[in-house]
Amino acid sequence: MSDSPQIADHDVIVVGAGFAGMYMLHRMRELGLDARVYERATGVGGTWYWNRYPGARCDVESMQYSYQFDKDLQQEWDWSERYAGQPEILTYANHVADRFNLRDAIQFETTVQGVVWDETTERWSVTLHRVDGVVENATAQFVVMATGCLSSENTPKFDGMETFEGPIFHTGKWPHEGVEFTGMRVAVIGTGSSAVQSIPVIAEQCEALTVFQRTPNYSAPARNAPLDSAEQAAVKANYDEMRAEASIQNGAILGRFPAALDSALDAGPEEIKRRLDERWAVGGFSFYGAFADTALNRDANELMAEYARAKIRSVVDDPATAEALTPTNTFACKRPVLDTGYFETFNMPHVSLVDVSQQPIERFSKSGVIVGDTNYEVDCIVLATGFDAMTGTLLKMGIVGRDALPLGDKWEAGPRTYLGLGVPGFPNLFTVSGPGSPSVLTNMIVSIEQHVDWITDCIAYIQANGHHTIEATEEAEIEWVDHVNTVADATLFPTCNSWYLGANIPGKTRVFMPLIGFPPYVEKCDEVAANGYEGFVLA
Ligand code: NA7
Repeated sequence: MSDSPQIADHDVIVVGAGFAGMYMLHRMRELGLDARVYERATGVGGTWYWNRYPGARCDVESMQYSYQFDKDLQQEWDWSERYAGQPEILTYANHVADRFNLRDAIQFETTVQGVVWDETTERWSVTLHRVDGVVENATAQFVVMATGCLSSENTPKFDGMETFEGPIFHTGKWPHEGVEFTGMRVAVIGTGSSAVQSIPVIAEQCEALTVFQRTPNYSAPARNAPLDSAEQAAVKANYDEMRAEASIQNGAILGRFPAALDSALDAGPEEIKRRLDERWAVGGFSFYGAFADTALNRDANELMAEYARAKIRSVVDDPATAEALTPTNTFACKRPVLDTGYFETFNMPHVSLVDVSQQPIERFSKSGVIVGDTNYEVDCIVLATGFDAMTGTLLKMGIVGRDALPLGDKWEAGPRTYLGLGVPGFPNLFTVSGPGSPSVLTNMIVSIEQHVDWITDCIAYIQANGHHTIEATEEAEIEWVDHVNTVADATLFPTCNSWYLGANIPGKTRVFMPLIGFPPYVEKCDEVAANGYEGFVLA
């Protein structure tokens, strides 16, 4: 327990004021509970507060990447583009905070460092580090981790980093004042979504751009465009139907084409080409779902991969660069990417690619990045190196459960949860979109609302039935982890070095963290609740 001054005792402490934390607060208030949110940033928005890099944009379409809990909000808010850019999403998050009067229950600039279960009081003791250096302590009956899946940036420790004389930026922690690239020689390290989005925009501004690529990525065109007001009105006229339809899709996203049910192996070459051309032309994630067995069958996967590879070769002029940009790994095994002119950028005379797959970056010098014998001289470095996904933030927070067991010890061999919502030994602690739930394989806002609603119903049930604690059982956890693995092992997802597996972080245990498939998951959560929270002990 902390010796810091006790500032308050709450019913519920929510960590994080992104989309999950804000909605959680709203629902707790509806229940009449005293809920408090602690947030390390100066404002709301979570992911969209931090990821301000040039070109940052959601790749789920705006009409779906928004809350659905409030019909008026849904009707009144207008989106300007097919895919909203980061500034617009952040404006939306701020609008929600104001509209539902959330700010007075959010303490900003406060990092949670210590969440300890007190066996005697059966409450959580939470240590709060304020930005002004003051350390406080608060307690709560329930703690909800609304900390996001991609909120701990991964900054690889390159030798000589401190000797580099120019600025180093991370896409996931971008300066609020922006970065002026005019006249600069820029290095971008990484070729995931953040790099694919930012590279074309940075290239337009800078004098020279060198991209350091460890693994080439498949990407389909986003085809972003201003959102036509007639299209927006048409969606709003049938919003509920559209949301219901989206919720029964595997990723809780309604594509521009119906989800394919057939195998690529049963379609002839002409049909494959026709379907892929059509989806490529329209843009968006539908391309990835053109056939039902892309993630299940190697041969079907290879047909998709070959189509995407041919597109790269047809766009990139220099054969050696095209070859280096062409992936050979399983198609869509890493997080699928959408782009706007990414491959075309490599035809610009001032943009070059350095393949670091065989020969890694050796170190940073005071003037650049060293690979082999070459010092690539640059004025600034952009790390688009991703996140310690799904577990990074939770494990940094000093969560200690029953019998003084740190969460880090409990998860030494990888994260273990029941439903991605609860962990045995950590009573009254909920994770929103935690490992073991569909989370990052879905439209995150849909998953967030489903989790927050489930947690809200659960807390209401505990209170209505005179219970004080809820805790997942070991048996339920074992069965659930087994289920998550079985589902993943039936697919090609575990066959490449993705952050879904923790493979991007040196030393992180490789476990496929998200559960594949949203609709059966929702069904299971509903069933658990209907059966009096089966798999949990209520006391
Ligand atoms: P990602 O998708 O994890 O991409 C990170 C990139 O950085 C990826 O290309 C990595 O290569 C590369 N990387 C990481 N460490 C290194 C080192 N040490 N050397 C060279 N290259 C490195 O993160 P993003 O921010 O792009 O996207 C995260 C999610 O945000 C995205 O999936 C969407 O959900 C939104 P690797 O592939 O590991 O070889």
